Amino acid sequence: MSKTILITGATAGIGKAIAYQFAANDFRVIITGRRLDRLEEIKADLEAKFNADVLALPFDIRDSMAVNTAIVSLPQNWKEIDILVNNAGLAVGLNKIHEGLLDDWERMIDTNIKGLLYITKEVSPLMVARCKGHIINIGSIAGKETYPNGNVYCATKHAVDALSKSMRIDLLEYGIKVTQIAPGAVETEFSNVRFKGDDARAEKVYDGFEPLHAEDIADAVYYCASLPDHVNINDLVIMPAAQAAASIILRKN
Ligand code: NDP
Ligand code: 8X3
Repeated sequence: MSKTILITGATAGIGKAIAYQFAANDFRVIITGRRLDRLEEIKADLEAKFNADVLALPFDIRDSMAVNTAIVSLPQNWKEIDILVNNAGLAVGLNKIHEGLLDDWERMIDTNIKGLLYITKEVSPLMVARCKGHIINIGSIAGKETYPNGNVYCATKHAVDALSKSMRIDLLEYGIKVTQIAPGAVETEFSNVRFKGDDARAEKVYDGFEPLHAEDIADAVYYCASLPDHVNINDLVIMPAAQAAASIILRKN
């Protein structure tokens, strides 16, 4: 039987590109996110393009009960999840620490840290029971360094960095691989979300250089997932060639 991958945050950007990459390579794909219309559209497209087996699971990853219900009620033949990609996440706002908004901070912490934990808590026992699996966490360059006004977003991605290392230790004896992929700037809906729909400001983030594309990260995820059993990529930092550090970008304008 084909392998099964569950991708959180597959309605846009990196998660969506990962869904296409794995569906094109004969994986059974579980796509998740809050926007049901997008999940249905992507499912129909993957089925049409690749004849893929796709399950769409709408839930808000911040809601631990919803996450639990979604995984517990998976049909038995979808519970053998080979790969979990913890991708759902966001930045909200870009303010100095003393000007930060509590609501922004809570959205980031609840999604990027607590949400990642909720889904891992549901899926990892299924992997442990089979002594098999691979968890791929999408961290960020913001989890390796900090940059002006990045404060809480950077803290959440530093948490993903720490959790990736911890999961790798805890799951070692069960034969479960844990990989972190930490990208620099990728042009997705990320900045539109960060700037709360100010699309002109979001566009400026990628002005004058070629950022990474969501497909570049999907390729890296597929590479990590395709290695022989005895090989694991622990941690992979991927940057645009024009970006040397989080806030050092060579722009042509
Ligand atoms: P997008 O905004 O394009 O996609 C984010 C995805 O996360 C969407 O599918 C969204 O689905 C989902 N998501 C957000 N909040 C929730 C929630 N509460 N419940 C369920 N799903 C949620 O951004 P990216 O693709 O760029 O981001 C993906 C990951 O990559 C994030 O973890 C981000 O931090 C990380 N990253 C991004 C970089 C970049 O420059 N773009 C660089 C480094 C890391 P929906 O809204 O339908 O719920
Ligand atoms: C997203 C990229 O610019 O916030 O993780 O570091 S950035």
